[in-house]
Amino acid sequence: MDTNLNLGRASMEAIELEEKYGAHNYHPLPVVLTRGEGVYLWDVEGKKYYDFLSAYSAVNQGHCHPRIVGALVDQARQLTLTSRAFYNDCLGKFEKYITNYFGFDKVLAMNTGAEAVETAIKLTRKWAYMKKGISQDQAKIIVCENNFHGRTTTIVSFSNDPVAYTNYGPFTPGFIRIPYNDTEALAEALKDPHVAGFLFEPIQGEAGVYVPDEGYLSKAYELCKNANVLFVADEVQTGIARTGKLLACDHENVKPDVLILGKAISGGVFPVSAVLANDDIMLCIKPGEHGSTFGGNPIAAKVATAALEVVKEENLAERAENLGNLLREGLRNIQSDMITCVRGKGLLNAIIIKPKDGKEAWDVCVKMRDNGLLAKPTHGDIIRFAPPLIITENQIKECVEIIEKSVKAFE
Ligand code: IF1
Repeated sequence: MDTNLNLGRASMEAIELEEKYGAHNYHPLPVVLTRGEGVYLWDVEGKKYYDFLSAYSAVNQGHCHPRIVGALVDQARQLTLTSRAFYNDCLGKFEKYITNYFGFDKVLAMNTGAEAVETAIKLTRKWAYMKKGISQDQAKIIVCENNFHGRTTTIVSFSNDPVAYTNYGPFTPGFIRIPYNDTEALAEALKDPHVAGFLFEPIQGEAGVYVPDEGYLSKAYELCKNANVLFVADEVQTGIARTGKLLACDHENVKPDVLILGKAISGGVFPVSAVLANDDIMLCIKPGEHGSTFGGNPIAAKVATAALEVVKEENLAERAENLGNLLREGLRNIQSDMITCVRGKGLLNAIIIKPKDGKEAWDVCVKMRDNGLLAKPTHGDIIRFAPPLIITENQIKECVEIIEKSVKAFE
């Protein structure tokens, strides 16, 4: 456990409880939050922060958005869960709304991003056997180096991050890993007649906000179409307006065969995820062949509907596009040899920190915390900057000043 955190007593008490009674499966930044509103968070000592992580892009609409919380509270008072053993008056309306919203025939609602990725993997395999004619148990799915699609045993089976997979074997077979942003490698892998799908992130988030070359998505789409392979887009982190378009795939006008959504689909208010596809794919799953107790429950249906309405009514994609440009311009103007790279799309951004006198990205994040802005490093030297999309120009400018002041503290 971190020592000499110089935190208030209430913070230390909360941290000590987690240390004693909770699994040690995270190493959080030392701050204990108790309230969120819009772009702001408050800790238990009453200190106010800008949220520059948005719960990893789940809070695109801002913390505790009144419309979304209202939908949660109203439905929670009426009917929370029926399971799918029976119908209810919320799911069908949500299914109609979200399929029209994204332009697909059907949706399969789940709860977490990983569950939606697993659903997409099962759906792709089903389609391979029932429609493409691949022989039983021979279906393969192409994935990319440095992928992050969740933490289930099957998903970490195709990870190349030892932290994600070590001591979790034996692993699920049937995955081919190729370099990201490399259409020649994809073309080569697609020569295998057993390939059923290509599962990818339009921008690799956890890997450090890797934005592929212009044209990568459309070329990859074309190669998959020509090989009769499903184009399976994991937009759990890049979707819901985060990168300046409703979907990151929209930047190249490619429409996935299978679309995976999570996180901000519910504005961070309730666990909701979804897989969307057209009938020729989605109807490969027959009654009883997949599902989950909470998948598509009445609260999830109402919360996600409200969260998606907010995205459109508050023009969050356009905001992300414009404010992302402002943020990257401000970050690139910071004169510091600790910042070696600024990259991103819309309001999904990252900087790379070169260690200086033993101080690294973690220390910069602790300093930003002291200066009133919360962010967290990934892979040691990368700091992700992903504020809620409702942030204003003036707030972006103030946050750039906080980031500059924090980095310069190590000069
Ligand atoms: C943690 C990372 C981000 C995702 C993509 C599926 C999922 C995620 C592209 C699974 C989830 C979360 C998981 C969360 C932290 C966060 C994360 F650092 F872990 F990798 F965002 F980059 N596809 N990402 O990014 O969705 O099951 O979590 O709902 O595990 O700490 P989930």
